[in-house]
Amino acid sequence: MIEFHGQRLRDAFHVVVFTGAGVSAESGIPTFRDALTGLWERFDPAALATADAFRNDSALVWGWYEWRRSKVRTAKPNPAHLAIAELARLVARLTVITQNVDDLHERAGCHGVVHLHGSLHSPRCFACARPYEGTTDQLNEPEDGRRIDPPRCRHCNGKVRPGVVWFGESLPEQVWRDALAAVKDCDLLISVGTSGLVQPAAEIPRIAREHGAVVVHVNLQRESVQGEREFSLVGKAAEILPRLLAQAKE
Ligand code: BV8
Ligand code: ZN
Repeated sequence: MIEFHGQRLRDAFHVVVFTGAGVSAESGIPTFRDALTGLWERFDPAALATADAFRNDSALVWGWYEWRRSKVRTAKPNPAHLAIAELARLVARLTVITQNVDDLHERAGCHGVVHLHGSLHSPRCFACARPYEGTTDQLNEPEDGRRIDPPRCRHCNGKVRPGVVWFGESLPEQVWRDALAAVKDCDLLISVGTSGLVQPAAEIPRIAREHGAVVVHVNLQRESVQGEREFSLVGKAAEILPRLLAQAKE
């Protein structure tokens, strides 16, 4: 079976790097499935990451996101994030589309990252949707499992919510349109660290393949691939992405 060689990155006109929680795993950010450690483990993430959960117990949900944000704040971009940022400076055109709500791609030096599921760093009012400019940095570090009352909107006194896309909420229209445009235009898509469970993001590799792109999966598990234009590279993103970058520089 032929292996994908990073040299093909140099020949690409437009590379899309599509990432899931696996790209941040080696920065110590638990993947969504593992995000419920400790006291959170009695909750199902898909149940906690919903507007209903926030309505029912906003302090519990806000506390979970503040705990996750505190983990992101102390985390560092790992070699996978850094390799992707360097690739962006090497290939003709590169678009990063992420399912992650952390800012590690940006902190690694990527610009114009398409956040399909929003971000931990753009809280907004649950009632009037205005962005929340106040500081949400806690006086003391949120601990695992601690409930924290969300701040209030200074315009309407509504509760502030995380700026993420919850299950049952539509992805921001323009964001999804931008993602689809890049995926349909690219000639090479690298999917990194995603289990492909969440819709509609999970459609992205198939859409790229249907538009003629070469698709490369980077994951700890082997992915089933079709034909000679799809590849599965098995291993850690923080090892495989730097290797692809080195091959592209040869
Ligand atoms: C929508 C933000 C229209 C929040 C997230 C069909 C059936 C049932 C339900 C649905 C359906 N179609 C749509 C739905 C509803 C739902 C859905 O998909 N449900 C799933 C559970 C079936 N989808 C939605 O609701 C979406 N909206 O469809 O709008 C609509 C409108 C109204 C009503 C209905 C529909 C919105 C989905 C957005 C949800 N928000 N994040 C937050 O973060 O709290 S998704 C969240 O989970 C993450 O962002 C991530 O995208 C996703 C999965 O997380 P993980 O599992 O942690 O990460 P990942 O999947 O990436 O897995 C980790 C992978 O990394 C693994 O493969 C692992 O092997 C690998 N890995 C680990 N370490 C490494 C590694 N790889 C390489 N190196 C390593 N070191
Ligand atoms: Zn408001």
